[in-house]
Amino acid sequence: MIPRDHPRYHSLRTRERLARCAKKGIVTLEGLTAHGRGEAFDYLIGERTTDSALLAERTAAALLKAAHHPVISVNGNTAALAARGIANLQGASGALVEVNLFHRTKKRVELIERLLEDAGAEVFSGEAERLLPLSHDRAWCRRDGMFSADVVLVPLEDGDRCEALVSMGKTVIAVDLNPLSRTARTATLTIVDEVTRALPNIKSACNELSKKERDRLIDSFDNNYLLSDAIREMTARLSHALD
Ligand code: PTJ
Repeated sequence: MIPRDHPRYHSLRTRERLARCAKKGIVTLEGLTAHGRGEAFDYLIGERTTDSALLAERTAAALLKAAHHPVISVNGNTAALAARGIANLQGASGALVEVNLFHRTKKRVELIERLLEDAGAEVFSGEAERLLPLSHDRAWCRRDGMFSADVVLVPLEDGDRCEALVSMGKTVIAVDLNPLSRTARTATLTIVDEVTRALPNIKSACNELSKKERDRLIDSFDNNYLLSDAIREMTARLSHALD
């Protein structure tokens, strides 16, 4: 039992939740280590949404709203951390929600789909085929889902699939706390923020943005600036720690 007044209460509760989901088979053991890497970068960025991350989140909302066929790709970690956030964003953006896993088993797909549905999401779960240009199991997706999408939101993605989706001409929006990762560097738009903070911000922006503001954000975003600013924020915090 974690006492509410523990200074790391939120972080410890999140770990507890992920460990519970790992025991059920929703999250993999590898997913737990991926979370640890995310935590480290979140510590560096001050466990808050920076101004540039908020700008990226508003731009993500603009891209999703302007898309013809937007898809939100969900893996085990994202479902465990943010199933409700995914359902709410689906409601605001009209995107399809599709499960796509690195460590893919039929049982895991079903468990994650059920978790998302229990949180209120409508999951696109037709017949999957090996359609993406990848040698591992992230190649599996649905022809009318991710394969035909023009805009794909990929929280906590691996670099290979991000590259494959970009090579297929899709607009790829990544959520990744590591601004140095291959995913962060390959995506069309990178949100350097924690996924449970990012999703509600994207959702709110979906509801708020006027068409004019949407077009302005899409025309003016610069992913190099967003990544450099995240690194500047982290470096500034490290420099302060030395003072
Ligand atoms: O459920 P599966 O089988 O599809 O597997 C999912 C994982 C996460 C294991 C898989 O996609 C993976 O190995 O991912 P990577 O390559 O480790 O990349 C995950 C990235 O997400 C890393 O750069 C982390 O820093 C980042 N990250 C981890 N937790 C969070 C995060 N970014 C935002 N919010 C988080 N909570």
